Amino acid sequence: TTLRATVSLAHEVHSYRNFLTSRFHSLRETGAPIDIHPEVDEALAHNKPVVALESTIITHGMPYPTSMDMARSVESIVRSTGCIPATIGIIDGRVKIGLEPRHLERLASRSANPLKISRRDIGAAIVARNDGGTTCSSTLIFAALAGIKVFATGGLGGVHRGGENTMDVSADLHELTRCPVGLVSAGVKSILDIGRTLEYLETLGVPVVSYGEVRDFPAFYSRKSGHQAPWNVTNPVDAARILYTHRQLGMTNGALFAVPIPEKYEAASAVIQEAVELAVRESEESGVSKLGKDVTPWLLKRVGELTQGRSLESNIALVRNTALIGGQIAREYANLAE
Ligand code: PSU
Ligand code: MN
Repeated sequence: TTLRATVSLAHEVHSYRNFLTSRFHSLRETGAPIDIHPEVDEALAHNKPVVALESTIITHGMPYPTSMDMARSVESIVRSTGCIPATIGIIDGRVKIGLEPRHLERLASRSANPLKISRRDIGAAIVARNDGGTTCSSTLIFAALAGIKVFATGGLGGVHRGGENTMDVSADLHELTRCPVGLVSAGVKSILDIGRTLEYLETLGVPVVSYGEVRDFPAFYSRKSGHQAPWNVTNPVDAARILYTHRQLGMTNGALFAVPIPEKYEAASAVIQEAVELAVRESEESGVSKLGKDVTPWLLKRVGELTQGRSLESNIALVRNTALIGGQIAREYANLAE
């Protein structure tokens, strides 16, 4: 029996190796410029939960070195929930699903001038061998490609203020219609038109689910936006069941889970809100609001300056919180999908 056990173990190890290499090879066969971190690949092969994390928040959303500390601490929070973190980004023209520490550092320090990469930028940036921080839209694409079901971040893009005229609507929204991934965020920032963002998500058929005790759709720095989310869940099991139900029904869209910022940081929200209003006015008066992809990074930076870093502190707290909830949802999903 010992022999048989040994043979069967050897067989298992062998077929498992084949499985891993074939997964990897199917992407490599086409010469796809993508590298899956071995730890992430192994987790996916074994149905262990993985949480995707974006990198535009690192390259364009926060100043260095705070961005680096945030990236590291968010990864360790994901680990504390029993999940493997997969921070996604582009290094020297290759998509990385799970970034090595030195690559995280390279993106955060901006040593190779990383670009902000949305869906439209992916092919061209790879051909030009750029570094890139992936936004929610491109992170959704790569998470879906790798078979990752949950993605945690701070703020999703949306319809900008005045978007009914400028047509500045983030590609993040549309991406949620074609990637079967649960995106866990703290809502959308009040630099955006939150009402129109929710209207547009309804048009696209993207489920919006507030997470926790309140039905309100959260507004990033504050727990309530004054707009209601159409759905609410109070625990990770129900959130995971929504994603699982989509899968059972062959639906290929994602879902937005909106987790309010922890209560203790809400005190700062009124001050930050004033800064947001001022920053938006400045962007309109100076013409920055017409700069396309540079608008969001500019506003984030300006609000940080105007609040002397208080907005940054809140931002970090809420990302850590979405990583925690995201990890819990991913774990429950892995249980369902067993
Ligand atoms: N909102 C934030 N922080 C961020 C972003 C948005 O509070 O870092 C980033 C995210 O990567 C998001 C992107 O996907 O900005 C949206 O950019 P745009 O509005 O240009 O679509
Ligand atoms: Mn835009």
